[in-house]
Amino acid sequence: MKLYIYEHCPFCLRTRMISGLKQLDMQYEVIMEGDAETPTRLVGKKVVPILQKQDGTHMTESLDIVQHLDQLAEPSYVQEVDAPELEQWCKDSADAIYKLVVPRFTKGQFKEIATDEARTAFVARETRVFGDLDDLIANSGEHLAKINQKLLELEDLVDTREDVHLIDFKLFPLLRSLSIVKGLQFGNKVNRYMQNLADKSKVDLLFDQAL
Ligand SMILES: N[C@@H](CCC(=O)N[C@@H](CS)C(=O)NCC(=O)O)C(=O)O
Repeated sequence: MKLYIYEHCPFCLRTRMISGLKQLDMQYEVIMEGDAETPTRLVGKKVVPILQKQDGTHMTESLDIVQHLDQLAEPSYVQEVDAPELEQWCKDSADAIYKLVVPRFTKGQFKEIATDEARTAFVARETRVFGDLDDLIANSGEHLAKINQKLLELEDLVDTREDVHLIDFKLFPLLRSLSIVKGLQFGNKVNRYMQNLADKSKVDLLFDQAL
């Protein structure tokens, strides 16, 4: 099987998590930013992640891919366990998280933006959605304050988590994205949660390129 991804992409990370957790024999192909041809040829639109299944067909939608890969072998990770507080945390935090991480992603070291042309395409794509990205970085203060408060609230919510469930495929990719942001305080419990899931699912955190 093959996963087409961007390395920075939180939706792609969901699919990398399940593949790593289940130790699936997975090939990864990073699509370059600006390459519309490859995804369009595979699934008729410009989107990642894309899974190429064993039968050669393709599927999109990160949570559908997670569900599909989960049922291929035991143990199963995708039982719906009620986690309303964590669901709400993700909802309440998403806007500020994206405003912090997206401009920093465009300055990061990721394969999909390894060429000037690809990085320029990424900046153009995100500028269309978020406006001027340098302004967004310059005005990070308000969002940093909000997310520092949310990270504090998260300490007690992640403390009791042992097993991996569906909510972790939403929460962990947001936190991994936040690891590219300088000036955030990750408490001990959130840090432990992040390191544990990064290890278990064999994905990287981005602390070493925080800005
Ligand atoms: N609902 C989709 C969202 C995926 C998504 O938004 N992917 C972004 C990358 S982070 C994308 O493909 N953007 C279009 C582009 O690159 O032009 C999923 O969960 O898989």
